Amino acid sequence: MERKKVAILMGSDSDWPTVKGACAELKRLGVPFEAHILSAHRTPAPAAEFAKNARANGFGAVICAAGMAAHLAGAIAANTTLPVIGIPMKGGAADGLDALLATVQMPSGIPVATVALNGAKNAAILAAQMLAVTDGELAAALDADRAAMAAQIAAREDKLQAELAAL
Ligand code: RP5
Repeated sequence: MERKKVAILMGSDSDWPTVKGACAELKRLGVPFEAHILSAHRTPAPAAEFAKNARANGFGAVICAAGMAAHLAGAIAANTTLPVIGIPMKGGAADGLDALLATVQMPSGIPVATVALNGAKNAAILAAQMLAVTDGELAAALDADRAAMAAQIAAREDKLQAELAAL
């Protein structure tokens, strides 16, 4: 079974330094992806067109990063029933509170799964988890990551206990 692609859309190239983290994570996990600059307000027609064709074009999930009014994720979600993950970008009013609310507060009926401000890595992992619902190999890779994380925490705990004992 061919693995579905993840689309990573950003409202501006100014989002790229953060969005790059999502691309790196998907690459590490072996998930194919495309990244594009598409804006809900500067390029509304191409953005809607991309969303409408995304499923037919082999995508299984869409990640949208946008700052300020941050309606990219909602605008994309309005045009596809693929799962859409929003990354609200820091900056703007109260360093991203505007984008956070614009992304997370979707009206009922059109969901956007919202990660933390600048949460590019989690957006990538969540997209991979979505694809892993029907992809056992990817699920195994995600399980291995969880095991590695747990081992890392266990090692830190051992170090902490050793330092406590030496006080
Ligand atoms: C949003 O406006 C973009 O996603 C970006 O986060 C923000 C600012 O865009 P630029 O003015 O830097 O292009 O649409």
